[in-house]
Amino acid sequence: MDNFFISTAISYTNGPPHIGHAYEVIAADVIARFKRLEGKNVFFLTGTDEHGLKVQQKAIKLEISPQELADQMSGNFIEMGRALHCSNDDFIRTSEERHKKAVREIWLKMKNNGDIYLDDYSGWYSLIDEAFYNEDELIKDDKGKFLSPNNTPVEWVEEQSYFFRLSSYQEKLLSLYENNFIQPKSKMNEIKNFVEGGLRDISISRKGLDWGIRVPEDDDHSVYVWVDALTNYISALKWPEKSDLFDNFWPGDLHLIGKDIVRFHTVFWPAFLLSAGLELPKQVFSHGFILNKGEKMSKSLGNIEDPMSLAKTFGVDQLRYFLMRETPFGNDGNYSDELLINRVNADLSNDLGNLSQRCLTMVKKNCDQSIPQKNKLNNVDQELLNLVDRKKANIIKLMSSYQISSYISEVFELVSDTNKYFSDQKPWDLKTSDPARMNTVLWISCEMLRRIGILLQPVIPIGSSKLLDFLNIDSDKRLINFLSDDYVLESGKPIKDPEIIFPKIDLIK
Ligand code: ME8
Repeated sequence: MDNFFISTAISYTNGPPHIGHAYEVIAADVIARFKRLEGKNVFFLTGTDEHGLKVQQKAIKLEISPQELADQMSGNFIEMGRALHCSNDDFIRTSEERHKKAVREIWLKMKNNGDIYLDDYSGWYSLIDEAFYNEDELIKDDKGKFLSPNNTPVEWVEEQSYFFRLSSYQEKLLSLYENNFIQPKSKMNEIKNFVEGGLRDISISRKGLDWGIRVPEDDDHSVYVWVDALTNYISALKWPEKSDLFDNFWPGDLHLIGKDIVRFHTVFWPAFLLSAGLELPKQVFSHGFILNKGEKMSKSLGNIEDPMSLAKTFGVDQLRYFLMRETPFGNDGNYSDELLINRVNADLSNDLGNLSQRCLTMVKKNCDQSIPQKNKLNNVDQELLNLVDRKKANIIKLMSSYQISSYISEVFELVSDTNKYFSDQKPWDLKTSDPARMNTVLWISCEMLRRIGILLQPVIPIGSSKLLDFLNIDSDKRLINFLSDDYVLESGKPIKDPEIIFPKIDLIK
């Protein structure tokens, strides 16, 4: 069986999920669902990153324990995934014993390989990024204070620390970047330049951090959060145990992450794995950020969008569709209620919703609520069906290179073409003048809806299931393989009572 392992980043538990988290897990879900439609055996992983000073400090502020905070927040993330119909196969929490065991083991492997040593550390640390920076990477704010390259505050830290010999991995990392390890390409160039500039060893432990995994054989130190967090990708596969899960799914096919954490995934993580003698993941894809009307979302600006309430207000498919369709995957995108409403009303309510409602209502009323008889096809009919065959390879290729928005836009071209066909052929006029032809036009339109429904399942799983249910398509015949002419609709098969799938959203909430 063809296996496919896809993971998202694991989210910090110092706050509830926001729309950026929703964006990432929805995108991963779309890819996972598509791979399943291709017949692959998919393992889709997400989870929470629960250790570190950031979580500890937040817990102190709330006067609860870090574990209590992590329990609450990871509960929120699990709930968000369910509410958004994400089909993850596992949810890893870094406070779980299965994970801690793997972190201790990877540490020991790196140590036994001679890559970990104790020394004194002094340098700049950003708590928000949980990252150390060289002084030449920092920027100054208008008061002359240093900030990290992500504009977050940094503090000077001096302490004893364990170091990882990152400097030994420059050559190996550079050769890794020769392939398509990092996507999009612009990110690959950025990382390549960084590594070419020379790598320094990195501090991988914190002294006196209570809320973390203890360094094996040295209780005074906790493992640096990024060594801890990155290991989730294999701890969830039961490593270091020998298991079918690990054998089948490692090396992973895709780590899907946001643009702010690419360095950790493409420099640190491969170096840790090389040091531990493990295989490297095949690809890291960096997606853009969702901005709120052009501005970065932050608590201080009070502009954080809650994905659960958006899904409640506008609908799950509607939110998924908007996020995946609006912005080319890899670029930054914008959220606003107006943008969502306009996009959903135009594409889902008008184009797709009306087509299915008009067509299926006619079938219900005029064809005994069954798939109509297909009579002789003319050139126009045949051309419309051929369109899917012609476009199929390209549509699949778009999703294989994670161009999700272009994939959707290509499928919606089929919706437009079918709408045009329906309006041009005027089946309502044929009802009296040529009922046999009306049947054929309705059959072609239903068959196009079947194909469109199959292709849209990864993006709008609820609406497309409804559409395929109306058409009475067997649940095991909804895979990409069934797009071909060999599986066209069977005339005479009863259809279900159609209903409006995507009601128009009022502009005023
Ligand atoms: O970075 N738009 O956790 P996190 C899109 N724990 N994506 C966004 C976003 C936005 N506005 N804001 C954040 C961490 N993200 C670490 C990861 S992985 C081993 C450890 C993305 O909760 C962000 O880029 O800050 C990351 O991929 C994910 O959400 C979790 O972010």
